Amino acid sequence: HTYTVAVVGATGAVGQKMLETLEDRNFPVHELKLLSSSRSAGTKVVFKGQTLVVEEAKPESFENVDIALFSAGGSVSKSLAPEAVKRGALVIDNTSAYRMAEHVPLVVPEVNEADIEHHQGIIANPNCSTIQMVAALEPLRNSLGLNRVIVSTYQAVSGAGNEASEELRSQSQAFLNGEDLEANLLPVKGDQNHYPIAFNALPQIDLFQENGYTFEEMKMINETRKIMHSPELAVAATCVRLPFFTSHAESVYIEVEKSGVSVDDVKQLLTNAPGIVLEDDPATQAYPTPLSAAEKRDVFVGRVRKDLDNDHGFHLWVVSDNLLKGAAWNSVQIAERVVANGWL
Ligand code: 11C
Repeated sequence: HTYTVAVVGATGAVGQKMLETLEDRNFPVHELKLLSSSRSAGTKVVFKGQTLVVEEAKPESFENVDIALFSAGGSVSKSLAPEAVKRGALVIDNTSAYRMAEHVPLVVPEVNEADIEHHQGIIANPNCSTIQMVAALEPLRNSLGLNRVIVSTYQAVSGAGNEASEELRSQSQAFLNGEDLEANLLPVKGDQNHYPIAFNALPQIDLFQENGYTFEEMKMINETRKIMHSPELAVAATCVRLPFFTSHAESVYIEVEKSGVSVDDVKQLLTNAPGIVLEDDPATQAYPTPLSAAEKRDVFVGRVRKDLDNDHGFHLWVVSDNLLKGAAWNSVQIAERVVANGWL
């Protein structure tokens, strides 16, 4: 069986990776429809050696589409995802538009694949920094129980799109030329002030919420609880943007329920977990970095340590390509699970 697949936001940072991933995974595509805003319509894109022209996304674009992968911003998903569903398409939405909606499964296949079955036309793909963290924590939660998570992130600029990557590139050049840095986009397009990202660190990703946390931090908190089916789980997050292009890194502190757990127990669970690669050996300086994880689909974990004061506490370093497992690969993986299980 082959499928008509639409990619909405085909020219964006994630959309480009969706096409690469569909091709790399040899997803059974019968016809591919590339859609975008009117601004990017007309752009030519190559898929499996064929040149395709990107069309403006309209409600009618979804006639005869089986699977629609959305990654063109929340407002596009809000207006067009229901139109796609109305026309019989299954939507896998990579924006935050529907993630917390009660009847929308929010899925990381390694954690809660079974939730997919109950979809009503839309399946949400979580935020990139959430995905890699829950993928690493699930095998530990499953065997050891989990009471608390405190995470600090080190996030790549590509999470804020191609424009943000461009801003890092031009500011870096200006800095090295001894010129003034021009900041027009980061930390977030919609806020009043913009600060340079080159040779800097910005402790703001997305807009501030009333409680003083940013939206990115609240996504990590709320989405983690939903994906893990743990509404009571204690989660705190601090999200920081750093000047590199690809992969998010995270320092994660957890407290497990079980007593007397060793570092080797934790490492063994991670070694056996799907989608996780343990890279952890202080003797040979083995640990993942944003550069080493880039362009790979796995979630890499290193620096596993037991807390020195709390018998239940462990520290981990979790790194993954934010555009792959954090976005395009997780979406295509959901599509693969849908097809394999007959959940279309
Ligand atoms: C970032 N995590 O790195 C964000 C991008 O909710 O899908 C992903 C936004 C989202 O800026």
